[in-house]
Amino acid sequence: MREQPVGLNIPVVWSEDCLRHEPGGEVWLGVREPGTEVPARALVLRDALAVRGAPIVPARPHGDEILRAVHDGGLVDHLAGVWAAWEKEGYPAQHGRDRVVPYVFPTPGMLAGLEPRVPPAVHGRAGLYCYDTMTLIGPGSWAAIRGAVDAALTAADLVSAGAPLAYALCRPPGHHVTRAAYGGSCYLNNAAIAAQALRAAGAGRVAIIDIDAHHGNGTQMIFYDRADVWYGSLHVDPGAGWFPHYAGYAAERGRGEGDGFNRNLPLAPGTGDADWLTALDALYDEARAVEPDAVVVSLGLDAAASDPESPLCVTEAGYRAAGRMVAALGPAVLVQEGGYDLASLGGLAVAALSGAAEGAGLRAP
Ligand code: SP5
Ligand code: ZN
Repeated sequence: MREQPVGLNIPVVWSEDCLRHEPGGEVWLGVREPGTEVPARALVLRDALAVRGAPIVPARPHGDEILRAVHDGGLVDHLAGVWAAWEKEGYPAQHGRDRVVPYVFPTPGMLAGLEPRVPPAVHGRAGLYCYDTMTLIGPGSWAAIRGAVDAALTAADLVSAGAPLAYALCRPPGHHVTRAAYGGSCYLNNAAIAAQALRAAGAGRVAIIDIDAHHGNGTQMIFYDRADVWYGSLHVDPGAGWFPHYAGYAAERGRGEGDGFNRNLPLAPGTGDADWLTALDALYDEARAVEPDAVVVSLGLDAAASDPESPLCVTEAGYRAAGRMVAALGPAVLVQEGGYDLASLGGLAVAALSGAAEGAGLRAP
């Protein structure tokens, strides 16, 4: 008998809508640049995994219950409606403003205790739930944002139903989004929503391991006061000049009931496989100590040496080892975050998922 070729046996949850978000660049330090969070990322990832035999599973539409448990309803409504308001006011047609980009941000320092208002003008309101100038909104953005949430929720359903692993090919990414503020090329926090869904389906404790090159400040703050969801992250040191600059430091350990349930391991620019995996090993031990019933992995592939958005130098072998480690923690939902070098993205994803298959005891290709 001929041996069947063994495929990568991890469901890849996919929403076609993810292609509809075209940020059309990012305004960085006052200048609009092409930007790297492009639709082609999703196609490259899907095709590389499909070629390795991974089943492509369509995202199933979900209601808003879990989404609105994680996020402020005002943020969700804002994202759903701001493009239509922007267009209605004529910013694209009359003023050449083809994307929503805020210019005033109501920081705590600006308001100094004033009651928060919702400005009637959409160009004023644009900064109400946003904290940077790099995270643009266009006509197809909301469909993609919501599609990414459905992908995360579908992957969480699969794991809650007994699958050892599921991968949500989320685009746009999510881990920079707090309860009520978006930024960092992210709009809704897909990984946090997956974690909340796992909890709702019966997991008593969830561990989130974030191996994106950047600190997942949004996920950290969503669960900062909670002991039921532990968050650990490996990322380039924000103090060395890297986004998100204001969070991701080792001293951030959680608050109140969540004290001790947050762990940051900032790494020096230039860190490669050996030190990255040593740090991941330490995260693994801490995550295991909380005895999670389920795991969410914020799978950013931008720690790779080839990536234009980070100075970390991880290889495919590093990602394969990381996949092996995190999947050994328990049933895991892998959620796509960053990763921007189109030439190497597919190989990195295949490496990470192959490692995860090994770690979960599935037959690896
Ligand atoms: C999900 C995720 O990985 N978000 C990362 C957002 C960080 N973006 C910072 C962009 C800074 C401007 N990019 C200039 C690239 C020059 N090589
Ligand atoms: Zn990143």
